[in-house]
Amino acid sequence: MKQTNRTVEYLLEASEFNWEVKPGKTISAWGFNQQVPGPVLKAKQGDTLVVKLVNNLPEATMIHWHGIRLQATMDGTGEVQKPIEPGETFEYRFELPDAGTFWYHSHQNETVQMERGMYGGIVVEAENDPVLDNDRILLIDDMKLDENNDFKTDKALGRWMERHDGRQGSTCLINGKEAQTLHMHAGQMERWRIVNAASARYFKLSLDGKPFKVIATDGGLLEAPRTETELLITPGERYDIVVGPFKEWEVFHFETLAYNRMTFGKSKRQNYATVHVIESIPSIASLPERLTEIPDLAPRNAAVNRKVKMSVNPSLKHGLDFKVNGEMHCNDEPVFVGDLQVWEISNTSMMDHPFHLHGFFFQILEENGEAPQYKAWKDTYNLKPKSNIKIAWMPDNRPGRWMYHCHILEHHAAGMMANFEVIDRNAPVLPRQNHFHCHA
Ligand SMILES: [Cu+2]
Repeated sequence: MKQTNRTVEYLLEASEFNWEVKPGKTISAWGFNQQVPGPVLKAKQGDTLVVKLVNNLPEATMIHWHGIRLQATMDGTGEVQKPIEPGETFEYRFELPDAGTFWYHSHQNETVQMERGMYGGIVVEAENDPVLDNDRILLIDDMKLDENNDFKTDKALGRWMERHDGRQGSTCLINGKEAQTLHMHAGQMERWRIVNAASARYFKLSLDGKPFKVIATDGGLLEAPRTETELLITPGERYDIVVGPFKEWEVFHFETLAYNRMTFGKSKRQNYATVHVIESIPSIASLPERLTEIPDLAPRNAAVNRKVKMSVNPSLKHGLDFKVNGEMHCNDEPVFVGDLQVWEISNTSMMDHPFHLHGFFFQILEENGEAPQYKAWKDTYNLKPKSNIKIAWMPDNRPGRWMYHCHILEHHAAGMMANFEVIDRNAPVLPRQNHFHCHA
């Protein structure tokens, strides 16, 4: 990591405000600096990011910095900090060791706070980033509103379905706006950093079948660009794509295709934005065939040292319980700094779940016994129904309380999560005592 010694400071004020998602359609949003999404936080690899959060909401909040390898105390979860009460201020401060597309979002009462707009993008630039003509961040979201454009509250059956499916609505947003038009110049190649900030929606990107190049994901650049015409982006995931060059006056859609994740509500093709290609201007873009090198963390046949089971089980009390290792809100065993982790994560349920690990990137060694198609650093990865993945990750020297969970917010809230501790064997202080009582 290059040391820049720069400090980049932002002030974020969380509050309730009116937000126009399209002309004549205004919602009562919760967000940062009176905008949905919150401001894009921009920095360079190696910078220190300082964010002062002022909470002017009617309830407590805190911010999680999704994908950033920071100190445990700055992770913004109830494991490591007290909720920031109304009227209080908290200063987050951490270094940015990795370049890429990250995001920040509330990690308190998330099914309400994130649904109402409490999220924003983070762009960390690197020296070796490919040169493109333009760089945009596109945050995908959807909101479930009633006929008065209030956030819809379901009755019994609807609530039960929302618990099962996750909350999905028909107000489809890119950067907080519905049905907007994006303009781009012909002859240009642009980097689009796409973040799925939705509660539960699986976004299967299509640009009317036009090919695009995938160049990066959660933990930064891929080794080489990959040409695709469709790309599944599950909640919490990021993908950076390069689009263009297009011809003058082309028009195409930025839309999601149907993806069946075995929910009650059936997914359908939906348009999020329309892209209008305007007059041609010269390009300075150059996309190399080789973007970076990703060293292998472990061989494919590395011995598994932990099993994690994600399951959905019938429950008398809730209808369904969402569990990790047979428990709701599991407390998993600790790991030690420097001990390579090889985890087998299985999804025994009949529906998809995006697995998210806080604070560390992992590599997929196998999915259902097969090697992955390409190497990547991930912090969120979709588990299809009745499937398993084998991942490797390294707990570097950032001891403390961490967690992993399903990134469908309603599943996380319903129990599909676990806490665990990263322990430094050489630390002078003994870790706090816990009951570790869940095993796959
Ligand atoms: Cu889930």
